[in-house]
Amino acid sequence: MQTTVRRLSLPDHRRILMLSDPHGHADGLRAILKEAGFSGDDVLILLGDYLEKGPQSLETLRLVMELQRTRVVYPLMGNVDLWRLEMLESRDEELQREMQAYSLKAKAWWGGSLLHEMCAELGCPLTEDTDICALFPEIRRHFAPEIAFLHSLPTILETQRFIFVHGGVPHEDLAALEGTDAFPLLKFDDFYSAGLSFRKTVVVGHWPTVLYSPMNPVFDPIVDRERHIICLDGACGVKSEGQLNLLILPEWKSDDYSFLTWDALPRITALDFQAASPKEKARYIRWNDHAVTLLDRGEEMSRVLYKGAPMDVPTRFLFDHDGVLSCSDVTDYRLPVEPGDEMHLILALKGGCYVKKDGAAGWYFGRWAAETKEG
Ligand SMILES: [Mn+2]
Repeated sequence: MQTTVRRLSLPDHRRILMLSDPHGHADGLRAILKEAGFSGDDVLILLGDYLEKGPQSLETLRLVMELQRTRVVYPLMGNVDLWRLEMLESRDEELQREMQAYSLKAKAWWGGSLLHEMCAELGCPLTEDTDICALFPEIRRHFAPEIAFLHSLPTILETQRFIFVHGGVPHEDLAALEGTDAFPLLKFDDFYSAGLSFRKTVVVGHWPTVLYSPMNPVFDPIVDRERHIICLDGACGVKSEGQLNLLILPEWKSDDYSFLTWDALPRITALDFQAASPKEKARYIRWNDHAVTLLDRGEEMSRVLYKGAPMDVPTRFLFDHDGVLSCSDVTDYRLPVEPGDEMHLILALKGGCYVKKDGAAGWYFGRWAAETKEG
């Protein structure tokens, strides 16, 4: 697919809302928009990756389509959306069978997958025995509106002071990018680490902000006012402790950024005070750099060697990654906590809790109470 640039003047005196990577979380998207009081008076920019890594791919896609019909919403293409579009249109039977295998695995990991949900709607539940190649013409017929919608998504949205794109852009000469292969802009991995600066503010999703955390893991948006870059992806779905981030501007000229977050983690209330451990000494095992050596395997916590130094990690976070012992994302950072603080529970062990507080993950070793679910 070729890069397309949509140019737009954002209206004055309207809130500008931005969100990326809802990844099959229609309920989360609805919840965060409701919390923001999203209405027809606002402008919402969606930065792509509506599909996969969550249980509601089809529903999320349809929610975005409905939002675009009924509100002022500008949805962009994500790399996963483009992959799925190419899959839906491909006549390559090998690719179709690959998608079938992927969708069955994805359904087990994330509770859903686009192809799985499409087959279910057609009344032909996807199993290993499904003749997927025979089903594809019917899928293309039945889901023609969804396919047409995916086709319509632009790569880049340019406004008075913003450039919105799922992954990133190598420079601001958008006319030079128009017509080139869109994929490198959609899947611009690790964009914020590339050291680029811009005159307009480049707003991206795709690469979880937590992977940019220099010390303890933080999932909140990154707003870099010097280099004019905003990163939105809170790793919703990609990580169990991830979140949706909704960035809000009171109007497009304003620099007064605020944000809301959503995740499905249970809430707990701290009952004790806890002093933080030094942030600069915090260690953080992160995706893509997570090989460890086992020193002592315990029932709840295990001691491992990570980058040459010992570290205690939850035993259940250890897994085999292509024959290499690895650990899921975790830090040894102890959060600052006051009695009454609300925290999002990631893992409760007898010895302590791994939690998220104000977007930052870490440990809490005090007493706590479970919050009763509201409404
Ligand atoms: Mn992406």
